[in-house]
Amino acid sequence: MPPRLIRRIAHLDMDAFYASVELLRYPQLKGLPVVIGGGRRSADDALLQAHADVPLNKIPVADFPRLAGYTGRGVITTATYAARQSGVGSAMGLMKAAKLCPQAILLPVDFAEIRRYSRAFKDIILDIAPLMEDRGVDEVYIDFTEVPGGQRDGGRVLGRLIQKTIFQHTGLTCSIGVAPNKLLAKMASEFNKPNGIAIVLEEDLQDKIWPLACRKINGIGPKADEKLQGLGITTIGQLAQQEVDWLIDHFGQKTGAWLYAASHGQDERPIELESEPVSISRETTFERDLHAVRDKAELGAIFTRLCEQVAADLANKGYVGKTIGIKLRFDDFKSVTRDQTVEAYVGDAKTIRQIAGLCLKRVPLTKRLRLLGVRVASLMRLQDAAETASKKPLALSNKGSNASDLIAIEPQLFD
Ligand code: TTP
Ligand code: MG
Ligand code: MG
Repeated sequence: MPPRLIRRIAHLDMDAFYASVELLRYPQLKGLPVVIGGGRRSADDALLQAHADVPLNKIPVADFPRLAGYTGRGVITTATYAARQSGVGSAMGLMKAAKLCPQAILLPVDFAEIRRYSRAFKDIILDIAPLMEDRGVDEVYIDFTEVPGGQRDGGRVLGRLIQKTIFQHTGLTCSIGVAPNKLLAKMASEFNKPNGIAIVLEEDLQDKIWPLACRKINGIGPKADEKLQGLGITTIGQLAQQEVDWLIDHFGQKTGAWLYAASHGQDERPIELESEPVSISRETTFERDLHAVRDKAELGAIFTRLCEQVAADLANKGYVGKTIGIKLRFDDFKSVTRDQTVEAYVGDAKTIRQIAGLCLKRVPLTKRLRLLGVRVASLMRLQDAAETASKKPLALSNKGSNASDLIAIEPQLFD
């Protein structure tokens, strides 16, 4: 019989994610204090306008907007590790940060770019280790247990491979914690940030986990922490010393039992896999019933907006599709649907609008309408579609400098 495998769960978190994505665009800022935050300001547009004739990576460092003199109510979304050395970090007011680190460069968030890189690094992981749980924009859990290399050196070998592959394809670094469960893995991924790996084994509980503040347990928020402190408990080790009944008395059955288990490093939660959507749709019920002829202009505008929303949803989630459908509900509450499958995968609002328009023509529009919906099905991941279309591997050079090629392939495809 093969030996029983040890459960190895990894938590991977990107390093200074929003800031690192900006550094791909502006590699000349590498190693400098950079903070991301506030809204887009006139200074951001002025920078680009003043250098419209040079590539982004040639804009002189001296010309970037600085934190010094910032006035306003913006807060820091994240900061590069160089900036963190001056004591600035997430959630700090930009005015306060400007005092601590006036020379830091201040840049706005580009959410579209963030989402693209978020999808890209997760797709890279899925290629290597298929059991992945998406935990938001810059982090995932991964089940290493049965993946090749996932048991070697406590998971370090597979962790290194994933770090290396993400870096090669995107130019981004991340940190990984590997442990027997999600709870410990989440704590471990912070141990060696940035670009680090930390392994926590069952027997490491006392040395590596118990000295930490209770707040490091994902699930103990400021309120629970305050209550624990009021009871004289500041570290996880102190929490683990308490009787489970005592904890239940103070926190209730559920939380008390959970606190006890967590402080002993116990967590049975499974990895929840990403489920692939079957279709992406938007629909709207009108404020008053609309007539296809008399309210043509209004209906047309709503129809276009629905198509734009579906296209945006597809882009955000990283899909294209080739079955476009519509749904109508009439004033007598009867509904009809029509759809059409086209040859090429589509994702842009204009094409969706055209095909959906053809579907609409197939419905007799004599009654008034109360609802209109647009749906795209037969989905394919944008990246797979891109690969199929170009027949070229998406792999990039090893240098990291061409990192955005992976991403840049998307927009042109479906123009
Ligand atoms: P985090 O992973 O918490 O932080 P980080 O990736 O910037 O830095 P670290 O190396 O310590 O992991 O958050 C991921 C991104 O989410 C971050 O780059 C910006 C964004 N974010 C917010 O928008 N609001 C917040 O309050 C925090 C903490 C992060
Ligand atoms: Mg992060
Ligand atoms: Mg994170």
